[in-house]
Amino acid sequence: MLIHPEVADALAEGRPVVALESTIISHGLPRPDNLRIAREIEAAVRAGGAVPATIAVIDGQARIGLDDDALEKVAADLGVTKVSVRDLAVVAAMGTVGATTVASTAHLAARAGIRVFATGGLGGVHRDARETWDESADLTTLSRTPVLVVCAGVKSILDVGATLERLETLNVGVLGYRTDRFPGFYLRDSGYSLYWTVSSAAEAAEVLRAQDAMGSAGYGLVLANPIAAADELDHDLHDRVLARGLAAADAASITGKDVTPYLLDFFHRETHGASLAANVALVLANARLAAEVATSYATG
Ligand code: PSU
Ligand code: MN
Repeated sequence: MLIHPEVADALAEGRPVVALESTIISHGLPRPDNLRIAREIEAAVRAGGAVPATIAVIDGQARIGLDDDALEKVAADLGVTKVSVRDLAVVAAMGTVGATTVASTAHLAARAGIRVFATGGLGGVHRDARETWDESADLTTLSRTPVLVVCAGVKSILDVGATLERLETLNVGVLGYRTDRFPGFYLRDSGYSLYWTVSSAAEAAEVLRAQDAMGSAGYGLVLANPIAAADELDHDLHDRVLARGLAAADAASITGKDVTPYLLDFFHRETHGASLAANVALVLANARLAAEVATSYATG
């Protein structure tokens, strides 16, 4: 594992660091915008007073914090594989390039001693999970990984209710940021309510600290930050594209780890950039909020 010197220094001095995933760059956002957006996400973390640590596997080595060459590789290289926790050792042994999901990013962040992580949307239980058993390893990994993930909820491509039930079973706390509604990624409200609400980054950091006292720090936390009202996707457009995307994935017999990237790409194409604009806005907001939480956690 290679920790970028800037990240290593910050960790050694107890300064705030925010982990960032790389699958969102390689498989979640369209080229060539993805590289510029990846840099903007890092800049948003810096603007919030923390050091960004984008995580990926480069030529078989886990990297915590990427230099510009590595970031470019992840963004531009068509051969980059999407890597979950179970794939980490395989790409390491093969010496190839892997972009890390929420699961594998959280796993490596925790190994490096990073407690706060920002992303767009969490993986979850797919709508046809009763037949396919398709549930993201993001959920089971969070049940044994001490990180707080700032995200805009989950996309409605998933079974949102089932995802929330699984998070409960897996002992992963879910905090709404200034809301008691679970966000639906492109939409502020997924239609599901939340039990816990925090009203500031400091309150979220306090929960993180209290986990240590309760001996529950081995479990992940989700800080659910709804997209700003001005950036929300039009509800009718959202519902139309969702229905067509699910039908298209089914007709094309997409399975396994290809399902999520297929649906994300379908949304970006079919909304002619509207979903991409929303996606960028919410990721940047999550990066800023995560930096505030990491800052409060480091100074508290
Ligand atoms: N959801 C999004 N955008 C994303 C992802 C999920 O709205 O980019 C990515 C994340 O990297 C997440 C992964 O960890 O997809 C989940 O994939 P799967 O469903 O195959 O576990
Ligand atoms: Mn899956």
